[in-house]
Amino acid sequence: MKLDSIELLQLRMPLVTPFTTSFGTQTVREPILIRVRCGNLVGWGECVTMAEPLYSSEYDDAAIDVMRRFLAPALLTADNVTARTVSALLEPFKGHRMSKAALEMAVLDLELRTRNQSLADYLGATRTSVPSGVSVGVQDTIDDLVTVVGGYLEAGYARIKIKIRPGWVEEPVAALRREFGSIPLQVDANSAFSLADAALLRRLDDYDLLLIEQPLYDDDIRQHAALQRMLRTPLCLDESIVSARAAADAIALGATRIINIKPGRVGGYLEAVRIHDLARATGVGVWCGGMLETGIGRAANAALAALPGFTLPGDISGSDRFYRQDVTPPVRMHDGVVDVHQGPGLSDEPIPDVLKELTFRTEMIGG
Ligand code: OSB
Ligand code: MG
Repeated sequence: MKLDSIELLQLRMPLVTPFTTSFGTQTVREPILIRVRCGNLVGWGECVTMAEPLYSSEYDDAAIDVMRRFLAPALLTADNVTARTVSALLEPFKGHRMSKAALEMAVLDLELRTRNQSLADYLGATRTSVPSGVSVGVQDTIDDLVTVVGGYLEAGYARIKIKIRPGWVEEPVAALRREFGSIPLQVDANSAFSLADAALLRRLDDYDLLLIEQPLYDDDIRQHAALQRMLRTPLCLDESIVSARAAADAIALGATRIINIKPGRVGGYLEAVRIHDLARATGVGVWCGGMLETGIGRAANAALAALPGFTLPGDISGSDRFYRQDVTPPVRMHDGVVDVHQGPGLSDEPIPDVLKELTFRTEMIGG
């Protein structure tokens, strides 16, 4: 198809509680939504960049700039754009995978709506609901952590992940084991440690964690392999895995026994499926990560997580874990699961009045 226009809408969405990781505290997310048009058909995508380049080098203003100046024009001038051709059309532009993923999502959504097909069906999902895990930020005190985690367990979440950072490692994990016994539990360091911390991280071997996520720097693939040789607990890479090629290298080096797949980080849902296929073929576990998505990316992630190689619960919580008001009808967690969107496209569409209320910036390209 030939696209008529690509619109960028930036929304301001306050978080229900501050979210603290090793790289900082977020109190609001300002997601960039993509609206593509072809005739009277519309497709929606979501860019998972954050305001600052702290999780990776990408960030909101850079995403808007690269989409406006380079990526969107490349798609608008192409004669035949489909989800399968987006990545090739954008390939000449280095990096900016989150922006590329967002545009591919919007084209895919439009295509699937035209065909009346769900993302789950298109990707080959084998489940109609997926286990729902929750990511818990660093808290001020151990008591606060126990209270917050207790609340999520009460609500029914199937797995707890806590953020760790220097000074917040063994004590929080020990407290949760003491308080809640053998709950499914894992930790995420967001690159906050170095190999010099190996002894500290090895102490976590006593707590039967599902995995330790991204303890070392993004491109420390060999160091992760070295660390894994010193640990019994499986390492899981997040930030390091930016493509199927990076995944193949990390697996070959023994740097990761489990992969956190985030479609935005790897350039889109199609690349995400390639990583899933590779992991499945090599016996590496897979789960779906999250980036505080709105209902658009959240529903799409649930569809991806319904593929057969997803062996562990994802960071796919209900919308209400982060937002009082989602831009789509909320994704709901019930009985420890999230149901997979069965309608056409990636997700429910944004609610027009809510979209209008939350949007503070728009850019129209073409059209
Ligand atoms: O490392 O998984 C991460 C949020 C923002 C950036 C990085 C990460 C996270 C999370 C939250 O852990 C996952 C979610 O959306 O529930
Ligand atoms: Mg992570």
